[in-house]
Amino acid sequence: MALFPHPAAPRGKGPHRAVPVLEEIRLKTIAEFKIGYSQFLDPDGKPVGELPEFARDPEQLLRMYRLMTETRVFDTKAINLQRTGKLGTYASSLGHEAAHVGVGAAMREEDCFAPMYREYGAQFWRGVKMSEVLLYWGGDERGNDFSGPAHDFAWCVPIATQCLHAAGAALAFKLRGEPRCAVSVIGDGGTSEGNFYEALNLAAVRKLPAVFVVVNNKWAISVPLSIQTAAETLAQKAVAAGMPGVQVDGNDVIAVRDAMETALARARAGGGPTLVEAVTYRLSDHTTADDASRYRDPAEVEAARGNEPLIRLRKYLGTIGAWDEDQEQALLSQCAEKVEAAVKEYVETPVQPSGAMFDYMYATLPQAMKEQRETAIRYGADGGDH
Ligand SMILES: Cc1ncc(C[n+]2csc(CCOP(=O)(O)OP(=O)(O)O)c2C)c(N)n1
Ligand SMILES: [Mg+2]
Repeated sequence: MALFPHPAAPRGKGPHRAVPVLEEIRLKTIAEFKIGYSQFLDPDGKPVGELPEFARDPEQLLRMYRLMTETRVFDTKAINLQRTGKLGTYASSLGHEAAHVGVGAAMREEDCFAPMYREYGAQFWRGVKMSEVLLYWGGDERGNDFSGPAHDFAWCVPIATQCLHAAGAALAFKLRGEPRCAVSVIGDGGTSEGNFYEALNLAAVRKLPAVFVVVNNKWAISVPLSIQTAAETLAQKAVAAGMPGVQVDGNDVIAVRDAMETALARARAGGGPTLVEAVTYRLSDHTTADDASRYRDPAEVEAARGNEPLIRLRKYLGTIGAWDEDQEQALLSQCAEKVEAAVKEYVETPVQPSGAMFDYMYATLPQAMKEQRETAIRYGADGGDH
């Protein structure tokens, strides 16, 4: 039997029976949804409308621009370190700087961040040290023990689980009556995971103080967005959970920060969670273990390069007389110095003892692992360099 029989449809059986399509059925509309899109600076750095209040203060914009540049200089160095054998693997944030810094800039220190694995811009804003990022990707657990926001979650490679961690933290904040919010970041690919939907559902039904950021960089390793989902936007995935979803230009740091500030204010006031989709582009390989030239059209990457986030903010700052070429050169050399100092700190950190890989998972180590730990210590390369 057809699920929605059309009153006028023939009732015949067999392969030639007319199959009603949904549009033919007399249904009344019981709910309607719209997804909004926000952008303040176009790719040429021209304002497309009135800027939000924080963006009328050049100091605020400069602070974000400096950190976006710093993150990029760090990124280039980290890739070189991996290429020369000083890091195990590294996930580049090239092109994501506005999405990440915009998230960090909107959060308060006491909020809790649940990242995936490439949100350095947000983490640097929150006080994570560059040397800690290097330690992590160099295989040293101590990189996860942030000297800055110790209450933030560690990097999270199991895709989408960080959304559940954020929902859990938000539930704790709500139960304790603390005016704090939890923010998680996930990629476009991650939104196909069950854990993502489960976290959204819980957060919405319990009205939790959480913001779910989707950084849509158009690729999930070699899987393009076009075969990841049939949905027109990723923001609309919020609708099924019963929370607002908004899409922003993820290469426009003003748009990202503005949407995040609105979502966080709503969450803090008890209004519940929001999903913010930041549309950007992954300009680099997925990680240093990947070679995107095997599956991506170079013309697509080239086109995206012209749309990257630093250009437009630099142009805008130049237009309002807040930035010039001398300042740019001075900033680049300051960033290089800062990154070199972080690299020095990293390479000079004594390697952790070989047994450390067993030390942080169990309260009481199972017997089999005790034996492995002893073997690791006996044959380990303690005292070697990175
Ligand atoms: C549960 C789980 N499944 C698969 C993987 C392997 N994996 C690592 S990154 C990735 C793609 C993620 O793409 P996306 O969510 O778009 O984030 P992006 O890396 O593009 O920022 C996959 C499938 C994993 N880490 N965890
Ligand atoms: Mg992606």
